[in-house]
Amino acid sequence: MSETLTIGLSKGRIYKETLPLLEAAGIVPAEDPEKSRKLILETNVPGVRVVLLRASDVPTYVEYGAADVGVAGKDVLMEHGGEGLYEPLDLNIARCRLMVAGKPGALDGHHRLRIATKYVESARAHFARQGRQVEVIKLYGSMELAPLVGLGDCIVDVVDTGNTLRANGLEPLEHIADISSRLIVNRASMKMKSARLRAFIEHMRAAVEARKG
Ligand code: PRT
Ligand code: MG
Repeated sequence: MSETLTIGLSKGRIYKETLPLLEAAGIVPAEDPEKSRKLILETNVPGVRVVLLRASDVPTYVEYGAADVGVAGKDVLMEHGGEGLYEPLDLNIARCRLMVAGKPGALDGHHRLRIATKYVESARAHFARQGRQVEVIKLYGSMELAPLVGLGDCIVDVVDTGNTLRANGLEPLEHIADISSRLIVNRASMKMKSARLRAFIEHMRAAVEARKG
C-alpha cells in the first residue's frame, strides 16, 4: 500500500509562488487551477495531490489532517494560533508587512482607538503591547475602505507595494510584523508518514535555498 500525500494551497499568489518550489521537489500538478474549476488536482506523482483552499482555511485543513501539509502566510498563522501544526520551513514567498494604516495622524491623541481589520488577534496583541485600549471591529476584506467611510480610526492589514493604501489616501503608520509564507505540517502525519514528509520538506528546503542563490 502506498501512502498518499495531500498538499493544501490557496489560489493566487501562494499557488503561483509555491509551484516552482514544488516542481523543484519533483511535483507538478496535472491542471492549472486558473483554467479548471476543480478543487482537487492530481499531480505527476502517484498518490500526491493538491487541494485548493481559501487562504485562511489552510491551517484548519492541516490541523485536522484533511491535508498533510500546506502553505500559509504568517499573518494567517498568527490569527489561527497554530495549534496542532508544525511549521518547519519559511518558504520566503508572498512576502509583505503587517501594518497599522490610516489617514495621516489617525493614531494621534489618547482616545480609545477603533480598529477595523480581519486580523483581530494580531491587532489586539499589537495594541496590548503598547498598553493602548482599542476596540476591534472584525471585517472580512476591503479593509482600506473602512476609515474612508468612518468605520474605525485605522486598519490593520498586510501591505506589499503600498499602492492600495496610497490610492485610498491612507498611509502605513506602524509596522507589526514582516510576513512570508510557511510550510505547515499536521503533527500526526509527521509521525505516520515520517519518511515521505521528511524527504518532501528537505526537497522544499533545498529549493528555497537555491532560490536565495
Ligand atoms: O483573497 P482572499 O480573501 O481569498 O484571501 P487572502 O487575501 O487571504 O488571500 P491572498 O491569496 O490574497 O493572500 C494570501 C497571502 O499572501 C496572505 O495571507 C499574505 O500572507 C500574502 N500577501 C503578500 C498578501 C499581499 N502580499 C498583499 N499585498 N496578501 C494580501 N495583499 C493585499 C493587500 O492587503 C492589498 O489589499 O493585496 C493588496 C495589494 O497590496 P499593495 O500593498 O501592493 O497595494
Ligand atoms: Mg486577497
